[in-house]
Amino acid sequence: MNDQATLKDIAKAIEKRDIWAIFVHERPDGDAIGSGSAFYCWGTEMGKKCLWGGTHPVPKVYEFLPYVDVYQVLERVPDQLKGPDRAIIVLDTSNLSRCVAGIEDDLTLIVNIDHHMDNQRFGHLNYVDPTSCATAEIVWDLFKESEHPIPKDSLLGIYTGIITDTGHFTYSNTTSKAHAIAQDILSTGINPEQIFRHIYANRSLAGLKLWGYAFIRALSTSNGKAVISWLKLEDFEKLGADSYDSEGIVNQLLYVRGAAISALLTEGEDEVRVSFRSITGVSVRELAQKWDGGGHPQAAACKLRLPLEKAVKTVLQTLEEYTQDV
Ligand SMILES: [Mn+2]
Repeated sequence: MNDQATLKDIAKAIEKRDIWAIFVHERPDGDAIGSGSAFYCWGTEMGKKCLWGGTHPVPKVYEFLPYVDVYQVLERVPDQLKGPDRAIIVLDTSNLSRCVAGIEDDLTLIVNIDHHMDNQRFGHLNYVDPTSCATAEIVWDLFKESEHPIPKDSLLGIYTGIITDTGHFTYSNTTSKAHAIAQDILSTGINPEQIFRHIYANRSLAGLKLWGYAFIRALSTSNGKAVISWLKLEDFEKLGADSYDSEGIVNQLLYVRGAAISALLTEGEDEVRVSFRSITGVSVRELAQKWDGGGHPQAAACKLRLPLEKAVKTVLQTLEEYTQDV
């Protein structure tokens, strides 16, 4: 347990099981949903009885992916699936507190496939590769290792995971391999413009206005190296926007000239969520870890149990110091 398994080991182990329960992390992103959809396609094609889900619903922009209609919002692992014939597959999830409850009680087979550097290796079989641009890249590699054909259905999910986690091939995790997989996928006739329009050109007017609120409030540290902004709970209510409408704002804040770090604070019912982004060479993971969060060097998040105004002050002050040496 806890060592790195090979993808062959994982393929062999799950091919023996008849029931696959596939779980993704809370507030799932394109990589979580894309990887999950691809995995579900693969299992179904193989004749497995598959179930997939997570703690939060699928964001609207990913509803075009195969099998999203059978994705389940779950608090706990469903009982009816218990048994020796089951494999639990957890995708893109660094630790089990970010997933449906009850996975750790499973004594049969937990497979952990992820690319987060701080992954807790909670599985019986773990494959954690921080050099992969997305979990979808690892799922692709797994498909290639197995003797089963890759179902065409699953290509949409793999492509979606790769483009969303690399910011359409613009972030520091963009590799030649990411492009090579995209090339393989596009050569099968998948239409990149159509996928782009589903994911990025699919915004509500309320969502656009929400971005406006965040942009108009943006502030930078005195040295200009960090840019932060925030959204209030009442912004969402006033506009009729939902939390997914704020997706992407923090990346835009990093496009300010001279910025090395960006942060977006989003007020919730009893906490403030903070997302960080940074340019290569500057890590925000340690910053998020200060407040018990985590993530990647260039994209991390945490939660602050403070009133919004205080949280903004705290983060801004911390960034003033943190960016001294940047
Ligand atoms: Mn990911």
